[in-house]
Amino acid sequence: MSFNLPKVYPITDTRLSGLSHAEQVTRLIHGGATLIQIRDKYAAHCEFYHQTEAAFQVARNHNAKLIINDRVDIALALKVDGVHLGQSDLPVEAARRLLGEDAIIGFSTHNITQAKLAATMPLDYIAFGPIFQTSTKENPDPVAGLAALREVRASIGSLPLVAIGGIDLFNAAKVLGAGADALATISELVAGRVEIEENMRKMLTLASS
Ligand code: TZP
Ligand code: MG
Repeated sequence: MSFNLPKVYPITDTRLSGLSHAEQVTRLIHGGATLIQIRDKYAAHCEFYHQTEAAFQVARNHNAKLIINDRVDIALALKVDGVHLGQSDLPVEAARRLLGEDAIIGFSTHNITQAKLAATMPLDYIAFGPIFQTSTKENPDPVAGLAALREVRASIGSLPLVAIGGIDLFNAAKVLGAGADALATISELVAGRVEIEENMRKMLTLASS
């Protein structure tokens, strides 16, 4: 269960980008992404399976890792690198049993209580947010802010911490300064379909400086 968490962790969105998951993965990888999450709340399961299969092929060809949001069954069927689970998805322990020790499993938390509990689970990283206001997620939890992120950082030991929600080029440094190991970003990276590669490169440069 050890893996290299990059500083920038992009997540795909077909509605915001107007592009298939595979095309977004291609552009993100060209911009330097090494770990990408495929997220789709609207596609039919069958459609999501096929799109993930195509995206995984691209990721494999470039030695990038692919994580699927929510869908342990698709992760299992395609043997992708891991899953990202939310509070109401399959329990982390069950996903770990199904996917095995080598799978990357991440888990979303939205407050300090959830984050502390998550730190006891068989996880590879904890995601925390929304740090700032976001219009990408439907019915998001309340904005948690940087102070809460600092508190989570101090409470979860050395477990990798991914911050999410409203992160952009302007606030990224503050989020890393508050203790996040990685920035998970959707709209700032994929919303402008022609600039995905450039957005990714800019965010990575900023996060690595
Ligand atoms: N979970 C918490 S906020 C969020 C998710 C999936 C959406 C993040 O999207 P954006 O566009 O980076 O704010
Ligand atoms: Mg979920």
